[in-house]
Amino acid sequence: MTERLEDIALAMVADGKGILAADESSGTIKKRFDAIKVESTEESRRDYRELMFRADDAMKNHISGVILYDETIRQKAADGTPLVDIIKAAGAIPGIKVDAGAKPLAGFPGDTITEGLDGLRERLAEYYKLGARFAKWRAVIDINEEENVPSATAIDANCHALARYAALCQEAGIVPIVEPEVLMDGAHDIDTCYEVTKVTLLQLFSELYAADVNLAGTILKPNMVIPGKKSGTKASPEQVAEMTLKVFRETVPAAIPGIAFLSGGQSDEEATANLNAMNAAGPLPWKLTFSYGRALQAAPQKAWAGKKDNVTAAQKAFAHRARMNGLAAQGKWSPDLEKQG
Ligand code: 5MM
Repeated sequence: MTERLEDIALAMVADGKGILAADESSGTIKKRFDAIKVESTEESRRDYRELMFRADDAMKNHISGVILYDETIRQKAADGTPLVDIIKAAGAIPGIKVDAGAKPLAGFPGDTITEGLDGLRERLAEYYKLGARFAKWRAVIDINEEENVPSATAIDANCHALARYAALCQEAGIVPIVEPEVLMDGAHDIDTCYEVTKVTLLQLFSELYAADVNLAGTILKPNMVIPGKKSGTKASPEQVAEMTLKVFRETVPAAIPGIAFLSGGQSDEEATANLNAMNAAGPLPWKLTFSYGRALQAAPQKAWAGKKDNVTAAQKAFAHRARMNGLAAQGKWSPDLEKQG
């Protein structure tokens, strides 16, 4: 029997749980491994991801789903067990990144368009057979005010692609995570991030309606509203919570069951503190949780450093961040809990 999209979506944002974004493409995981001086091979990528999926404390208690890359969803653990089965045995849902990456948008220097719609129906059918019950597509919206980036054309084209992707996912019995990421890298202030996020989310939901996407079977993966990294300013968790919740109240329908944030290059603790501040400011119409890549994995990667002897330490580091974020997803985190890690 096919599971209902609505039930899968609710399970993805279950109380105190969030999503592990482990869908780094080969180029991105190489960068992460370069930082810890580990060669990126099919085996080292497998070993690293296997250690996370076998970290029972983290997986069973705090992780609702894992976003995988095409290579990983087909991989077997060292003992021959498919990695997908290890994830399922921990009670988490396997998911898959299906976009083909952000490419320069012709005619609009500085803007990108995420590609990957061609052949997507067939790929989704295969991923379903491989065990995926949700998918992810990331649109990248940069901010560069001097260069008039992002253009309205880039926002429209990316939101249109997100809606076509979401409709195809639902046709295949797969919950779409729609990720319109307004990058945190620029020199812009928090008000500009708010404005660009607002325009993007309004356009996204307009496209989702036009494509007849079932919102109750959809998860939103947005950025938080924060000042750009090059602006030289920092916002407090309370300010981030206020601005981010304001933009969601203005744009995100209550029919969306959950919002699972990306971390976007924030420090581990910042990403946790900001999520916590938002949940502490509830009640809210949607569940708010995490779908972090870097903010969940930076600590285990450092602890692992490619050495078998460090596997347990890496699993503990992962379990700690997963627990901190699981608490933040309920507004129950406080800075003193970090010491327990
Ligand atoms: C884990 O990184 C994901 C894959 O990135 P590439 O396709 O560029 O290799 C990325 O899409 C990620 O899922 C989101 O951006 C959120 O990750 P962060 O690190 O921002 O939480």
